Amino acid sequence: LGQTPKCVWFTGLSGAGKSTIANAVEKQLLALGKHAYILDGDNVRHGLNRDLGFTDVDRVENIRRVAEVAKLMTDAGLIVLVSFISPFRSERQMARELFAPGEFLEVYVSTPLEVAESRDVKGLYARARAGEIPNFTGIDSPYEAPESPELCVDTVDTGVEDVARKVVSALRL
Ligand code: GGZ
Repeated sequence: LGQTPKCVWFTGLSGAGKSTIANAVEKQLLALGKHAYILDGDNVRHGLNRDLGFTDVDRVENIRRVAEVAKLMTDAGLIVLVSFISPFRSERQMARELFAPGEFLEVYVSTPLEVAESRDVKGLYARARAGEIPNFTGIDSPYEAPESPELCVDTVDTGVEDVARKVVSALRL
């Protein structure tokens, strides 16, 4: 296959830019002839994890299953780009432990709540503030920032393509 399997684990608030960055990374990897696959809410929460919501217990199970799927994908030789809020340190640690040293890269998309909320691309923060979405991360559900991620990026003062280049470079392919 000519590529080293990797798991790139993006974590950050809703609206932080995880999916946008993951998409840009996927394109840059493709241009390098590397085969990557994105796991995110769009392709997992509507299928495999359709039985799960946003309570703490359901988020833990969401991340556990996603980590196991990511592991299957690296076993198959892929570079997997995992893009979930993944708010709890313990579940991200559990995910990390499934992989060989050097295979797992935690990328903290550190866009502050104020910025994500002011963008409010999907209007979810406004609805959460209005009490229409309970357990919303950053409002009434916790987000535990990583203490020692392999990479910390944000899209506030760096463009998406530059951020993606940093991620690709950190992969040391
Ligand atoms: C946070 C929620 C919630 C609640 C729906 N809290 O910006 P989005 O819309 O597209 O991404 C968010 C996504 C978060 O799902 P994850 O699977 O990444 O979360 S976790 O890792 O914590 O399991 C948001 C939408 O789902 N969404 N309700 N209550 N985000």
